[in-house]
Amino acid sequence: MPHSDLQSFLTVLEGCGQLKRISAKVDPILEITEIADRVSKSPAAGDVSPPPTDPVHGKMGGSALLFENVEGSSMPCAINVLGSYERMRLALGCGTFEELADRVQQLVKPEIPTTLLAKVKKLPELAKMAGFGPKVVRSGICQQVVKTDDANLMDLPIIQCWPDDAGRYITFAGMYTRCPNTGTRNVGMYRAQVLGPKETAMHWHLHHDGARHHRAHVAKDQPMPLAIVLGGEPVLTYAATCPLPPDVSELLFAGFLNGKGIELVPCKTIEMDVPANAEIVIEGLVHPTEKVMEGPFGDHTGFYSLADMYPRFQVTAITHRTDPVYPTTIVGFPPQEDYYLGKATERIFLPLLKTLIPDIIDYDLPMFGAFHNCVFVKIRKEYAMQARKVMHSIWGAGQMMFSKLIVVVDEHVDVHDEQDVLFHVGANWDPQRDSEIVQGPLDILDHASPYYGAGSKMGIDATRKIEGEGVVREWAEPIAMSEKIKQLVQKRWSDYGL
Ligand SMILES: [Mn+2]
Repeated sequence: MPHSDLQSFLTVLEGCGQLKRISAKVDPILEITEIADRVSKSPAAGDVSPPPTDPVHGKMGGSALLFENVEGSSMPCAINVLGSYERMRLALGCGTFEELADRVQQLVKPEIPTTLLAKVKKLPELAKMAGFGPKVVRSGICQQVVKTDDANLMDLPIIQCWPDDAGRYITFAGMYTRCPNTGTRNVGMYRAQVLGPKETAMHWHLHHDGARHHRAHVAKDQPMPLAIVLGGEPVLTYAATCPLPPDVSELLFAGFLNGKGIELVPCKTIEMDVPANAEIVIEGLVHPTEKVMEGPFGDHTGFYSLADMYPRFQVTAITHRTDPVYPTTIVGFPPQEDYYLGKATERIFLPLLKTLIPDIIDYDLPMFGAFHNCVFVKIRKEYAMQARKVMHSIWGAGQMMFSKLIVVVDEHVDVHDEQDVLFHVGANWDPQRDSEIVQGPLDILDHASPYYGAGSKMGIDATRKIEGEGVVREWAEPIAMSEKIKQLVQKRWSDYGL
């Protein structure tokens, strides 16, 4: 079921009509983006069964693309590899995301911790016991070719995504770092802007674990070893994007998804272990104090994020397999590849979210909300102001705190159907009485917030109002046909000749 490396996964995709090879010569500057953008917004290739939770975009995502002839590089470039429900499921080796969610919950269940954080923090222990921890091995395909003095980022088919981007960006890599105090490993998916043959800017948000590790190195005035890992087991790519709490190992989570521990090899020039089955590894050091201008970059919000000062990364080696494939992705106006990564997380984390906020029956992060701008939540309402309680719980739950708009609906509403949700907003919402406006932290990519990473958020209570919620007159009943008549018409349907 699990796939051992990127190329064997591409072979599987090709076998089920989910990969297209492009032999025409293409420019890594903008041309690949325009092609991938069109494909990712087109109907999905191959046989797809859309998930009931997302019937519209469940049928989208085109195919994975393998550009075999990229100008200026001898390496092929893969894009949109995880860019559909079907490919995401194949990468994670599961029939449905819900099936995987059950596995995560079963892993966590025997323990009694009460918070989501405590539950997820149990993952490492439990996963290690089950033999999912990473194992260091002697050699790996990722080091079949080792380049140090002659290492050159320009050998890679690194793309420029959008016209106003500051340059070429590595976008689909795991950034491997370690905490200098505890030795804890972290893998995060951050972008790196190429500044020269051996130099990049390192972008991360201040709450990212990679940034935290860098601050710890800054405090010691030491350069931070960092490995940029491209390819490897496809579960690694997903794990790097997962909203795991700090110090919960992405490698362990990847091992759990993979069904066995990820094999690692020691780097050639820095103290770091990297996946043995990776395509390409860029080793180097992040300067403790020196900063460079990074950005602008066309981001997953659908807007350019602004240029700012970020640490400088100096390449010490590039290692790769004999014939590597360079994976990349683009982000921008949705849906893009990241939408499907996000949807996998939405489903896989639902049982864990429910353990923290038991009122929640289901939730949906609608595509237009670009992850943080909107959440639809369905509850079984049992007492007055319960929707408010749920809103505040969400604003207190990990990265869900960034949710700018939370809409709470009753249990009969389909949270995966925008029309159904917005119908009930229109019908059940008194703007003054049923809106909750609060202040707090926001995604730093939110360009509308008055402050950097902070501003206001709103909750809309679109549930049926009950006593204790400011209703001073009778609440209207929804229209519905009686069951008796429905059954009668059903039985007689053929008589009508319709
Ligand atoms: Mn982490």
